[in-house]
Amino acid sequence: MNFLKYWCVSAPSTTQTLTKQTTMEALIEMLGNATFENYVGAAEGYTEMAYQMSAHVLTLGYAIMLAALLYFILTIKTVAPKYRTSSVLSVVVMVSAFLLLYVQSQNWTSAMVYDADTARYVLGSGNDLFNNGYRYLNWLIDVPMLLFQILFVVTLTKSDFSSIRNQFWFSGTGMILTGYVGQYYEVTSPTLFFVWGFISTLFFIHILILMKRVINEGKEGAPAKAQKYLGAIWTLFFFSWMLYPGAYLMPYLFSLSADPALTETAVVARHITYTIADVASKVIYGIFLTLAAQEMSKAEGYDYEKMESAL
Ligand code: RET
Repeated sequence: MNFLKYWCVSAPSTTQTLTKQTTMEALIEMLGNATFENYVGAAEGYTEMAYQMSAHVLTLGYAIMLAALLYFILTIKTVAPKYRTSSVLSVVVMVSAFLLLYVQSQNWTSAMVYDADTARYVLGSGNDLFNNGYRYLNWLIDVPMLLFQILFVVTLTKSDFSSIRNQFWFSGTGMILTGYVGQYYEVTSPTLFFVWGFISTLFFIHILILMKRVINEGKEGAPAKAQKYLGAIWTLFFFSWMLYPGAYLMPYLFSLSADPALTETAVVARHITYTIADVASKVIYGIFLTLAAQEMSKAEGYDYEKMESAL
């Protein structure tokens, strides 16, 4: 059932003269701190194309995690034993991402129901509302893992391993927890949304600085081909991680004003952005680390291409 329609029918006659402002107030009263995907579902609903594209891109996300899980298991022996922890961490990331993205996808299809009267998918009643929180909890596991992972491939020349690891963990979890709180306010309180987002960004900047240092140190003394991969990892890391704050801001990127854009285009854009970011930051990043580790292994005399038992 379309919530707004329901509200309009059961509310007093003033609803006939609903202005944009009062519509918004009515929605906020119904949905509170729900994310903007629910507001779009309650106000206008989704066209077939917007609903299905979202469902498909969410499904693609977890399917890729399962496929990539096999890659990381099957290539583990192509790198020397000391680099294998990196592959093990990719396996952990794939399993957790697969499960949580699966739940995220189910959350979308159960929150929105088809309404034959309007030929739209609208926010259903009786089910959980849609929330991106599963993603954030997934990051809580995956972000520290992804950050630790590179420490098992590169050799730090100046920095201390455990100090970097602890700082990665501290800022990684700080960034996610503050962002998690902020996302609840994306419709109800833009101020709180931006304040929490800003605090989260401070942690993020710290992570970027640390990662740049780790990669620069890692390049020193690495074989030429591995250096190339490490350079590519920095570019990939930077752009793929930037997509997450982009997805957080999506309702405002589409409105470019102080009020969030409650449009299905912004919703679909957020789903697509998250999926691209997830594939790049978890899967492609893991593959590049495997390739870099293969080059380092070869330089140390462990050449999987010459070994029958590696594959
Ligand atoms: C938030 C809140 C708004 C500000 C910033 C954010 C950054 C999020 C990032 C998430 C990365 C997640 C990854 C997950 C992989 O599994 C929390 C959206 C800066 C960078 C890499």
